[in-house]
This record gives sequence, structure tokens and C-alpha cells, in this order.
Amino acid sequence: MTSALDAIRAAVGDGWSADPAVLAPHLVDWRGRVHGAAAMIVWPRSTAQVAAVVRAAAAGRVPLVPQGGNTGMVGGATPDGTGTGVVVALNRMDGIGAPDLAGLTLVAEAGAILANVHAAAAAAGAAFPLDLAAKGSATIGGLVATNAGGVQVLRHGTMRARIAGLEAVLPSGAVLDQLSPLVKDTSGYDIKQLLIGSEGTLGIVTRVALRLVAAARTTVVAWAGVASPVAALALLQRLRGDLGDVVESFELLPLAGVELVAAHGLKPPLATAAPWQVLIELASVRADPGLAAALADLLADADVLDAVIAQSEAQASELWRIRETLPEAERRDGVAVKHDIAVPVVALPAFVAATTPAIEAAWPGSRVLGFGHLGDGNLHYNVRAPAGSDSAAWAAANGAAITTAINDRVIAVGGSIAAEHGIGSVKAGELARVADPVKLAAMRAIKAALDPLGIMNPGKVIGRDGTIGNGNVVRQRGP
Ligand code: FAD
Ligand code: 2HG
Ligand code: ZN
Repeated sequence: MTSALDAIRAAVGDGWSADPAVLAPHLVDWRGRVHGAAAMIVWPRSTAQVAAVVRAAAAGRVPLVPQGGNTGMVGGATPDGTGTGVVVALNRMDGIGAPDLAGLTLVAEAGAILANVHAAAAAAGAAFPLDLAAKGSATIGGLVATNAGGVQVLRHGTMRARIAGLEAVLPSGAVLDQLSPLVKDTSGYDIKQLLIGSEGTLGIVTRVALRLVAAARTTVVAWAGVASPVAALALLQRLRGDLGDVVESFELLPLAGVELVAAHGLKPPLATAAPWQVLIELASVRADPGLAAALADLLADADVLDAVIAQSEAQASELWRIRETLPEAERRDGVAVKHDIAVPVVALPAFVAATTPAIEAAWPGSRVLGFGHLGDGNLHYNVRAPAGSDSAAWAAANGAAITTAINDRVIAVGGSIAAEHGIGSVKAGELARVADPVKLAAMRAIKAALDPLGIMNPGKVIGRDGTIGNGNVVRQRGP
């Protein structure tokens, strides 16, 4: 093992550390729920260095854990508890190339931070239309590896739709070069698609060709209160039908979510205590001075309880800040039993109407906080502990059963237990419980074919005996 670690160190020059204080922030997830250990961390500076690290690790059977901004929600970037693995942090590979405006693409290294990619695209008069609240830390590699979603998916798709090409180091140390930004390519299996959403278990993403769009000249942001998720969905349908393909974002929050953010100092946008609220963003590449007025007319006529339209960029940012602060406000409020569910869009209102009272009745005092991406059929269906209770103890005692109850209902309507955050270690047990066995067998076969030594982010996604995460209860053990 020592000589294998020596070989890994040699691959990165001075780009490594085994100092416990330096390692510490890389050994716990953003939620502070999953803790691990590692022999060291390395920061390669090039694809060649990543390949050398992987070859040395394969020779010595050293587990590797790729890490970007460490903002993931499911413990995917946290090493297990054995302390034998090496964290491969991509943060020093953060180059961003010049946008190609004819092809509408941009090549970024895996460690490039999302906000910096936004800025680079904007500086050239284009946009990279994938956005989420962790944009100041989340990296392109992490976004690819989780097939991240966020608040623009309903118009522009998830990360998978935004990828034109990709380069990655496979578990053998070989470099897969599919970086060329082809629009069409039917020359055999599209292997890069396997890397997207593989959460570091099939290889390390090193460079990505991203698909851009033309920058919007007109943006309108509004906040509306509605009576129910049914009314919210009807509003979305009306916006799309009446205004055309301009609906960039449509985010749903329950009143409790707005109140939680207000407790952290952000004033609720509406005077009315509407039980459900939506943040709407319309965007058009055309200069369209009539778009705000058209939205105002529609909101006046629709089944809406109250609404405001931002009158300035500053007001628009304030509205977005309320939505984006919700995960952080919930984290500060205590430990929640979290779920990232997707169901067919049309089934979402009925799912909420049936599941929320059932959960709150079965766990008296519990408070469901379901918010997020209504237009994608994706809600963060989180369950908070009874007010005033010890939330960590409550979640430890009840989390697994709550997760089982919710996930069973999700599966029953043809849904997914992991819409946009992935499986990581936290949900590996639940995936094994609820996934189609045919799909699981295919996943295991692919993993065995590409990573026969099992060195690439072991225990994540597919799990292994001894590492079982059921929803929110994580037990990480050695192999
Ligand atoms: P990390 O957390 O470092 O890693 C995530 C996974 O990717 C791990 O399995 C890791 O091993 C793997 N990985 C990282 N880099 C590479 C690489 N180069 N090659 C191979 N594997 C790699 N997610 C959404 O989808 N939508 C949201 O709206 C959203 N909002 C968020 C809001 C907040 C406040 C926070 C904290 C998180 C949010 N997330 C959201 C989750 C998170 O930001 C995304 O999952 C993001 O893609 C993670 O990027 P990262 O660089 O932090 O990855
Ligand atoms: C969001 O949409 C993120 O804000 C985080 O995906 C969700 O904290 C959560 O549960
Ligand atoms: Zn989300």
C-alpha cells in the first residue's frame, strides 16, 4: 500500500496532502451527515496526471474517490471509513476555454466552477443554461457525474442534455476521448453517456464540451401565490400555452418554506399567506418589452391568489435569493429526512395530496416540506422533525421508516427515488431495494466490465455488502 501511495504522490508532484487538517473538509458531505477517512488527497493539474494517478491506484488496488465542489447531497464524494482511499480533487483543473459561438459550445475542465462557466458564456453573449444554488462551488465534473438538474431543466434539460462531448479517465487509466462537440454520432455505443450520472464509479471526468444557448435579451421574474399544486400546474400549462416557449423556470414552494427563509431574514414576497407559491422566470432572446405586461395580464386572469412582478434586476435577484436560500435555511433549522423524488408531472399534485397527510399522521408532529422543480415532476420531499424536538435523534429513530414509506409511494406511481442528486452512499440500500432487478444486473455488469478491480468510488450507487445506506441512515464500513 505504501509504495502504491508513493506512486500516486509521484504522479502529482507537490499536489497532494495527508495533513489531517487539510483533509478534514474533504471527508464530510455538505449536509454533515456522511463522514469518512482517507489516506491522502491529490490535486492533479492535467488529464495526464489524472491518468497517472489512476494507473498507480489500479496497480496497488487503491480506492479513488473523485471530488469537485463537495456540494453533493448523497455522500457520493465522501470516502468510506477505512482510510485506505485517496480523494482525487479536480479543483486545480479549472480551465475554461473560449466559447465557440458558431457551434454554441464551450470546453471546460472538470474542476471549473459553474458560476465561472456562466460568466465566461455571458461575456461572449451566450449562456450556459443550467443553474442551481450551489453554483459558487459546484464543478462541471460533479455536475456531469450526478447528471445535475436545477432550476432551468424544464426548458433546457438536465446536464446530460447540455453535454456535447466529454473526456474521462477510465478505471484502467486509459483516457476516453469523446470531447469533440459532435451534434450527430452514431458510430457505435455512446460511451460518454455512461459516464454522465455515474457518480465517479466508472471513471474520472476531466474535460467537457458544454452546449450553450444564445443569451436572453428579455427576462421577467415573478412570484405568485396559488391554492394548491394543482393550481400551480394549471398556471404552468397556461404560461406555456399563452406565452410560448419562454418559461425558463417554475419553482414551487409551500408557505412553510417561505416562512422558514423569512426566519433567516428574507422578507416574504407576498402580503397574502398563500399556501403554495411559485417563482416564475420568463426569458426570450428577443428584446420583448411587452413580455412583462403579457405576464401581468395572464396572472390577473389566472387562478392566482396574489402575485408580484419584479420591477428591477435587484428585485428579481431578491426573489431568486428566497428560493435559493431554502436548502441552507432548512439545514440550519435542524436535521431533515430528505428525499429527491420524481414522478410523472401530471401525477405530482395527487402524490402530494395523498402522501403529505399520510406521513404527518403516521409520524405525529412531523412536517413535510416539499419544494422544487414542479415542471420536472421533481420535488425535494423533505420531512422535518416535530417543532422543538431533537431533530437529529428524531431523524435517526424515524428516518429509515419514513424513507421507506415515501419511496414505496414513489415507486407505486412509476417514479424515481433520485431525480437529480444521485444515489451516492446514502441511497445505495434503497436503490437495491426498489430498482428493477434487470436494470440493477445491467448496472453491475457495466461496473464489472469497466472497473473489474473495484477501485473507482467503491460502495457508491451500486453499494456493496457492508455499506448500506437506507435513505438517511448511513453506515459506512470497510470492504
Ligand atoms: P461533488 O459533491 O464533489 O461530487 C458529487 C459526485 O460526483 C460524487 O459522487 C463524486 O465522486 C462525483 N464527481 C465529482 N467530480 C467528478 C469528476 N470530475 N469525475 C467523476 N466523478 C466526479 N443538485 C441539483 O441537481 N439541482 C439543484 O437544484 C441543486 N441545488 C443544490 C443547492 C445547494 C445549496 C447544494 C449544497 C447542492 C445542490 N445540488 C443540486 C447538489 C449539488 O450541487 C450537485 O449534485 C452538483 O452536481 C455537485 O457538484 P460538485 O462539484 O459539488 O460535486
Ligand atoms: C434545490 O433544488 C436543491 O434547492 C436542494 O436540489 C434540495 O436541499 C434540498 O433538499
Ligand atoms: Zn433541486
